[in-house]
Order: sequence, then C-alpha cells, then structure tokens
Amino acid sequence: MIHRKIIFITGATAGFGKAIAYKFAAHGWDIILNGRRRDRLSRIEQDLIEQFGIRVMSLPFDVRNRVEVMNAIQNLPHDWKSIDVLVNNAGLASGLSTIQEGDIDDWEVMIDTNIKGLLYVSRMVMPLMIQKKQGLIINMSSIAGKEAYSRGNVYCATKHAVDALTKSMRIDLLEHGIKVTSIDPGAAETEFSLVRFRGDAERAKKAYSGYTPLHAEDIADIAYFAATRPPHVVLNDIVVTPLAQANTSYIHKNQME
Ligand code: NDP
Ligand code: 8X3
Repeated sequence: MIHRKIIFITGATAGFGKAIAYKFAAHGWDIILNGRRRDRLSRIEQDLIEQFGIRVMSLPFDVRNRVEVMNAIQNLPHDWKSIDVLVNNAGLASGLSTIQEGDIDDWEVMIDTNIKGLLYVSRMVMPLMIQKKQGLIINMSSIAGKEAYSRGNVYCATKHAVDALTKSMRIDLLEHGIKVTSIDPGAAETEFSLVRFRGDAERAKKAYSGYTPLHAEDIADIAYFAATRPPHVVLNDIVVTPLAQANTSYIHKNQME
C-alpha cells in the first residue's frame, strides 16, 4: 500500500479548515477531518474521496470535550496515527462587545475552544509526532493575536494565548525535530462573522463589504506552502491581511459601496 502523507485538520466543516482539506487532498494527501457537524463531515469526506481518490477519516468531536478528544485520537487505527501535519484551526469569536458589557458565556466558549481545545488536541498528537521524530503543527492564530481591537477583548486574548503557545511549542518540541508554524490572518470571508453575530447574515456580510477580504483558499495556499518547505526550513509566523487592511482597526473601505 502506498503511504501518503497525513494531515489532521480541526474545524474542517467550513472556512479555512475545509479549504485546507481540499488543497491538500488535491496534492494527494490523506486527510483526517474534524468538526462537530456530522452531516457536513460525511459530505466532505465523500466528495474528497470521489474527487481525489485519497483516504479520508472523519472524526466528529467537540474540541472542548477532553474525553471525546482523547478517545477519538487514541482510537485512531494504527496507520492513521502517523500524522505529518496537525492544523489547530477549530475556533471562533462569539459576540463583539466592550469588556465591561461582555457575556460570560461568550468568554467561556472562546476560551474553551480557542485555547483549551487547541491544547487537548495537541496534547494527544504531539507524542505521536515525537515517536516519528518529525511533524508540523500549524496553529491558526489571527492578527487579533498580535494586537487588541475595540470590542475584541476576549477573542484577542485567546489568540494572544495561541501566539504564546505556538512559541512555547516551538521551544519544547525543538529537540524532537517538530516544526511549529503560526498563521495569523486578517479579515477573511468565511462563516466566522456569521458565528460571531449569532446567525445575523446581514451584519456578517457588512464586515466584508466595500473591500475584497481574504478567501479561505488564500489561507489554504499558505498552509500548503508552509507544509512543503525543505526539512531544514520552518516558517515561524505568517501574518496575512487583505490589501485593504492595515491592521486590526483600519480597513480602507470603498465609500461608494
Ligand atoms: P468558520 O466559522 O468558517 O469555521 C470554523 C470551523 O471551526 C468550523 O469547521 C467549525 O465546525 C469548527 N469549530 C468551531 N467550534 C468547534 C468545536 N468546539 N469543536 C470542533 N470544531 C469546531 O471560521 P474560519 O474558517 O474563519 O475560522 C477558522 C479559524 O481561523 C478560527 O480559529 C478563527 O479564529 C481563525 N481566524 C479567522 C479569521 C477570519 O477572518 N475568518 C481571521 C483570523 C483567524 P463545526 O461548527 O462543525 O464544529
Ligand atoms: C479574525 C480576524 O480581526 O476580524 O481573527 O477578529 S478579526
């Protein structure tokens, strides 16, 4: 049997994660897909197999659930445990309000998903990579992990935490030959704003009007580039914005729109 490379992507039912799955599948990689929405996972799994003739393993679990994460990864068949790339992508912003008016449930969900979920998955996958003495972990951070913005408070704090964890992983995993890369996108049109604004499609659309935002495929291209560097090269930190965006707080919008 041909042993193809394996990429494990959390949050692969939409946005960046889904685009990354298609990008790597198109280059012949086998894919482990994660997300909570089982219907989407099975549709994507079927489509990837039909289009690219690769192997796909769907792992429906909630990254916030430590037991589900442990069971799913521990019970992977032996030949699926040889993971070459882990993309810690599952994440979200929930709400957009001043910190003094913040909804504590929103805070919990962001902290549990963006920080603790990333840790649970990484804790299970890192020993598998250490055994092989190779691997790449890509953490999906954000420009919100570099600077805070108005009403972004806890979301920004979770992405700053991802930034710190990325740096820590790079230090601790160095002796094991494991690469760690952070991708830090600016505004990208995915389901991100729809989730942040609790399904308010009109408000979500507004976040991307008047300029051309990043597309999920742009981030997939970057992830593929990072994963295909020569063995001695590591991309540490990739900050990427649309042309219209200078930083978290300034987007140049076309006034006519
Ligand atoms: P989407 O909302 O389009 O996709 C998010 C994905 O994460 C979905 O597949 C969702 O799947 C999954 N997910 C969310 N919560 C959980 C959970 N508890 N367990 C498992 N999977 C989960 O957003 P994006 O693709 O834009 O976001 C992906 C990552 O990129 C996030 O970490 C986000 O913070 C980051 N990011 C996004 C930017 C943007 O502007 N879009 C910019 C910078 C960073 P399901 O609901 O099926 O579980
Ligand atoms: C998402 C980017 O700045 O819209 O991480 O919150 S931002």
